[in-house]
Amino acid sequence: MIIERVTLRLLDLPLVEPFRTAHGSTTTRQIVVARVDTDRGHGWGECSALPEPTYTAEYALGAFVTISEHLAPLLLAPGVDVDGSTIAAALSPIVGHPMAKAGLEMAVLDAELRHEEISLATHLRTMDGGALGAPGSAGPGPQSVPAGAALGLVPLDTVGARVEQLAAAGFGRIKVKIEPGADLSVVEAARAAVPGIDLQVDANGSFADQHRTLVAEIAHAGVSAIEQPFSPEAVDLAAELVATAPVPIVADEAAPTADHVADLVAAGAASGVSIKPARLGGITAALDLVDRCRSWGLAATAGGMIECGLGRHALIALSALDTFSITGDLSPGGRWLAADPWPDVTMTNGAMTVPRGPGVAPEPDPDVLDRFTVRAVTISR
Ligand code: OSB
Ligand code: MG
Repeated sequence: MIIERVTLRLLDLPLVEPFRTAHGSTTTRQIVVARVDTDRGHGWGECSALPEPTYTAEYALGAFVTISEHLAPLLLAPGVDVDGSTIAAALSPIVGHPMAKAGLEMAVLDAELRHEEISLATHLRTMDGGALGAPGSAGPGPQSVPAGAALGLVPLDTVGARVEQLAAAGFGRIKVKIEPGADLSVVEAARAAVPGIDLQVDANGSFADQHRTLVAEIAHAGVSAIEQPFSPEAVDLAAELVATAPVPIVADEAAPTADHVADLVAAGAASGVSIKPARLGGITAALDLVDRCRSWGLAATAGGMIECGLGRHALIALSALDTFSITGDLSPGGRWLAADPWPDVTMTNGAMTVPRGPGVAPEPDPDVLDRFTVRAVTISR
């Protein structure tokens, strides 16, 4: 496809509640979306970089500048012709910035799939070896996947009520944020509130050497997975826990690329991984990690980034692949966002419907898009 124009918007979307983790608190969701206009129609992509560079080095405004000044011009240069499978190579002169690149990849892939009238879910099944019947996910795939919600750090005396509320909304799995001081007590409060719930915890790397016994206790407190208990550098601590814990120890911050995950697997320092297409550099990179997880026998979960409806559509399509044995952050965008230009994904009876429309997601509402745009730029060929 020939890209004729890239239109970038920095949105500032209100949250239904602050998202608090061991990295800090997010109170509004700045997020970048890109529209590409091509010789075969247009497409939309989400760059899921957070408002602040606390979880990864990228952040929304920085990504806006990186895309407009450095990445989009590569696609608009004379003679450049890309599609969803070749765009990563076209963007490779720029070092790093996986989330910025993922946003453009999604936009180009959306344009391509809309033109071919194929859904992302179907495209992913085909790319994942489905067309040849092996080794991946042949056939149309599931209609729905189990829903999962995340709960940020909230006051201890409200944990029980919040978990009950999410369970009542249909979520069978809840991932509760923890950190030193809000640790075993949070797990016990959540467990007591809804004994039958699939309970996971995510420490965002906040525990250290002195918390080894505590983290081991949490692993035996009725949780089904522990996400990133220690800092990504603490490989030995992670390996010790993997060797003794009865549940998967899931790498998130420690998994910026598939090669990092390979190193963790070799060191015995992960028994699961949170696959975040945005953070890995896009859907193609996520598919590569899916494939490698199978060969390692590593458990996988689909990781959320408080996406808007656009990114949530992509995440749910990805999560329908066979590899994802640990229920992921699969909630509607409206779990976190009080306003969203995109139509939301659908949740029914505790499950997310796998999107089957052409492309990644339906069109955004142009009025809502305009209302929450705080910066915009168009770059043309
Ligand atoms: O640590 O998994 C994380 C969101 C943004 C950045 C990091 C993380 C998260 C989540 C996902 O916990 C929450 C969601 O998208 O529902
Ligand atoms: Mg995490």
